Amino acid sequence: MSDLLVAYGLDDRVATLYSHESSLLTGLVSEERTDDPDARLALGRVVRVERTRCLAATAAGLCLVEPDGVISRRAGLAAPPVSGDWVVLAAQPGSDPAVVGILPRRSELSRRAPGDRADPRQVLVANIDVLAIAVPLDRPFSASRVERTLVLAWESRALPLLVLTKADLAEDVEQVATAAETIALGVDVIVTSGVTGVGADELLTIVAGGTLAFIGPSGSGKSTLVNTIVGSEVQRTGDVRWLDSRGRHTTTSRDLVPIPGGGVLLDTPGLRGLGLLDAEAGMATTFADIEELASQCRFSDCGHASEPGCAVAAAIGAGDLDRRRLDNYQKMVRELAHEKRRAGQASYAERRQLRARFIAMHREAGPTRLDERRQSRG
Ligand SMILES: Nc1nc2c(ncn2[C@@H]2O[C@H](COP(=O)(O)OP(=O)(O)OP(=O)(O)O)[C@@H](O)[C@H]2O)c(=O)[nH]1
Ligand SMILES: [Mg+2]
Ligand SMILES: [Zn+2]
Repeated sequence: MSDLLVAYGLDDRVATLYSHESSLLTGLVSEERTDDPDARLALGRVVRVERTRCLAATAAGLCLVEPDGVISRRAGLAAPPVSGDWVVLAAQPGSDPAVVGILPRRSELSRRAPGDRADPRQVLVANIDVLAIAVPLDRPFSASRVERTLVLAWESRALPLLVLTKADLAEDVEQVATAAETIALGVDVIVTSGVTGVGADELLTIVAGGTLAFIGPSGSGKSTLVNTIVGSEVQRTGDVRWLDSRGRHTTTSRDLVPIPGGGVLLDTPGLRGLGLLDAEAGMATTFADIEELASQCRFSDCGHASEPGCAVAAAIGAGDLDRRRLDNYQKMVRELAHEKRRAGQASYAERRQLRARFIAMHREAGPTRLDERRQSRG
């Protein structure tokens, strides 16, 4: 396989999967490409996704590919690929290659997209080994936001890592690091600065030839760190509003950036919303302490308010658990329950729609029993 694919993270597992998947796909694609029977299927990694096209690294170089054209749809893609995906490509005469398959993902970061869509799940990036959560030291530390991001990170199956950024701008680095370690159970916390280069070597060691994605608020220095690690200005960076230290959403796409010595970084835009969707596993790992305490409460449905024999309330009373952490946990539990109900309602709405369509279909064939009954009642 080509050097470019290796630079974009190709390993034995992907190569094996590809040979397996592509043989499965050959039948489907050759049917579509009657005018060029010799064109073979190719392997690619999605480097960037735009609205209707995406850029993929292939053995032949970087090329634009069509993620949802006719061939892609006929190949049965349930959803277009995302940055980090390994895809199977088929040549199309006169246009960009089509994506005809997505290899099974070893991890995927998804969230509940803002707004009211029929399918609210939005997959952001795929095949990430380490999910580096940028926590900027130039603004107040938000424990609740970090906890929420950790839930999504654990749920993704990638290994979360807390990266405190802009250390050169802060005086309370040790204090924030301790606060971060306290809430991020079992997660490494590292201190970095894109300006002084502190922590860059440590990050490089952690990448270890795999794929590391940065997520975190706008202006937290994600792109700056990518540039520092790679050693050149590959990613554009933006200034921060002096009034509230918020970023200006400089990065607008999710981009894979190869590191010269091996390994891949994935720079992402600052996320505004971090909605949860089916994140039970992420919750259980992030809040293992609370769930362990809750299992010791006298009542299995304890609300941890004023119930007798509540182990969670006892821990708060003893100073072993932060009330804020419990509140944040319970808020997310409610959010997940709400999403579940919503999903249930959607399927109820679908059932009603189906029923209406069924009745309409039968009406075309003649009056339904319901109509007859209505008529007989007058
Ligand atoms: N002093 C200092 N400034 C930094 C550091 N890292 C980034 N900055 C500055 O902070 C601003 C935002 O940095 P970016 O790297 O663009 O932030 P980002 O997280 O990529 O932001 P979005 O792309 O908007 O999500 C820029 O003006 C950077 O120069 C750092 O370690 N120290
Ligand atoms: Mg950026
Ligand atoms: Zn309780």
